[in-house]
Amino acid sequence: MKRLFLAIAPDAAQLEQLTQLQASLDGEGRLVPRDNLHMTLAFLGQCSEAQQEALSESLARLAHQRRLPTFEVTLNTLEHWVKPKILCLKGAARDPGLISLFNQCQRLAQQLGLHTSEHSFTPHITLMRKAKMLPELKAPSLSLSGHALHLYHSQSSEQGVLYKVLASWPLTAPKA
Ligand code: 2AM
Repeated sequence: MKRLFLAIAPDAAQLEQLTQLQASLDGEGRLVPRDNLHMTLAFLGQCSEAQQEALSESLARLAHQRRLPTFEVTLNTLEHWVKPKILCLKGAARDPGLISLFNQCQRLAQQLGLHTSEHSFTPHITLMRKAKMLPELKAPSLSLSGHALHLYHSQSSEQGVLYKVLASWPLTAPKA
């Protein structure tokens, strides 16, 4: 069994903005390492080999049919989420492409009997874990564009948790 999730990766320029923002966060907590920064679309939990294969086949088919849309989202609000104890940069899902992609990921998870989100979708990138408070600081505005969907394996290692990309599928611009 592997702990898997579907997510979008920031590009190099966005990672730079995110690490600069992280550097200005003070207070207690653990910064998410640069290589682990991502925007989750579906946390799937523990998956069998068969579930992973079925998921990959479905996503490959959807990608081939050009049904996984590209999207834009602006993340511009810094928030402290008390229950999961995280600090994140969040935005709102307004782009129909992003909403469709989220819904498709959740639907696949449900069809395969995997974990599905118990909350409505708030696009966000977690910057700090074990966070106790919200620093007083103006958040930058980060424009994220999604061009690929990645399947990540969350692995525990001696250096902490490591997110490894197992597979990626291209997103397709909607026809004008
Ligand atoms: P996050 O998206 O708020 O940072 C891998 O664990 C990713 O899946 C994390 O980024 C995590 O939170 C997200 N995730 C969503 N729901 C989760 C859950 N119930 N348990 C663990 N991680 C979850």
